[in-house]
Amino acid sequence: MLNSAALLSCFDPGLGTIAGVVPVKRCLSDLRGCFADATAYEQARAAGNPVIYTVAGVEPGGGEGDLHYGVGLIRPGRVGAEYFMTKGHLHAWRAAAEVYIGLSGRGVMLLEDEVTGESRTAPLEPHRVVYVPGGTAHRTMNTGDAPLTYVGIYPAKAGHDYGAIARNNFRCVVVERDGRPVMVERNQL
Ligand code: S6P
Ligand code: ZN
Repeated sequence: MLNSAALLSCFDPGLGTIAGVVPVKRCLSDLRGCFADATAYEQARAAGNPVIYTVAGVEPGGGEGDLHYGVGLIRPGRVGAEYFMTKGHLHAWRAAAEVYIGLSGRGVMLLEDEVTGESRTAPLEPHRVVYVPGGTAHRTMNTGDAPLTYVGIYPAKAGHDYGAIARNNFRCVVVERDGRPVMVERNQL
């Protein structure tokens, strides 16, 4: 029998929190290797180790048909021209898709097909739903001036594979050019 906390949660779309859930915090030091501009990253690290994003996860069960979800908050900011971002991952169970729903702020998701390497971006903001197909590496960036918050809903058995990203990274990065987010090849930055 599910307890009531598993059936119902109360989130704050502005703060990116869920009542009673302790969020995971990711700091700049956790993002070593994610930014293409290594010099800008080291300069930013020398200046401090701010929290870049938090994720409050709800994981009611691990059964075949169960769902997990999390509310994320990414702070605004950049390392060089690259926006503050999540580490990014594939799902360990590659077939697992995910739905992201923008709550507040303005952001972009970088989606990369693991097999073809095809990359694309999708806006993540209020009134937008981004469907992340299975087999797709996904990373989220805050491209605005305020915190970006969102909900991500995924199969309980999806799991996270951060290893593939740590080894190969994403082919593309999203940078600020003339005040707008632009996707460019990592090796052409
Ligand atoms: C989980 C889902 C999100 C991310 C969150 C942080 O499948 O995609 O809850 O965990 O956006 O990103 P990351 O890459 O650090 O897990
Ligand atoms: Zn995911």
